[in-house]
Amino acid sequence: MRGLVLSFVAGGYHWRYARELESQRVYAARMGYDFRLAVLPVLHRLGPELVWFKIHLIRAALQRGYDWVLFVDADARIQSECPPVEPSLHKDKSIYLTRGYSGRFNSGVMLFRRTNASFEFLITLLRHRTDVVPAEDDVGWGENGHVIHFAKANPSVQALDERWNNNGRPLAADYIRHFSAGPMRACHKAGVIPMVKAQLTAIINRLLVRLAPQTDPFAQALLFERWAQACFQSPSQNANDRVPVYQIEKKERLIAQKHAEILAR
Ligand SMILES: [Mn+2]
Repeated sequence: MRGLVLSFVAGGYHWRYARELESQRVYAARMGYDFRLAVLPVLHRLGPELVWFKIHLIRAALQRGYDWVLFVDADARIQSECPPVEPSLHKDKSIYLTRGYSGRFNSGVMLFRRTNASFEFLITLLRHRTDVVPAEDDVGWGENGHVIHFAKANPSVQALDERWNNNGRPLAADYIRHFSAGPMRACHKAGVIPMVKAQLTAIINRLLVRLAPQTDPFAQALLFERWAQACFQSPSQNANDRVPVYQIEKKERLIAQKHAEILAR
């Protein structure tokens, strides 16, 4: 069984959540799992809906042949007490989700087995990205509302023990502590300099979105799919590494530029 612990960062998240990301890498190394961190651009015009990249990334990892993929948000710390993943897997369940403090599924920690049911679920989410989900499932932005909605009545979904994604009870013992918006956010600590860098980045990125938004969902989906595939393409990549997927963009741009120059001669 080959398992992968997977996460991604964009903007200043690699500064802000450096400790959390390191805890994910350490956990994977301790358990003998691969770890991959997709690194998106620091400066971008994608807006908050860039979290949809997560779904593209998980799908690409499963396509790559991992038997299971544990996706963990960058703002989630894996504790040293976290047990191995395998005992949570059942042969008739594919998608493992945890309930957040709101009582609904929180997509910050998700575990998938490589099955048709998992692929179907992920494709369904992507296909319905621009559809509005019912108010009771809506969380206001991103892919979480869609996860909540399409997990309902899905026989392949299994609820995981809440310790796998604790985003609401700061005093409780847990396996993964998720500093998402809500009661846990105030408990997160990072150094002053990383926080300043991350906050400045966030301000600049909001400005960039206002000046030249790159927020069209269909254009984003194409870009995200390319980035996600690129993240698992090169065989030379260390399986326990951060993959700067945006460099592929840069390379392509340079090639396109060269072609244009040649044609102009
Ligand atoms: Mn999160």
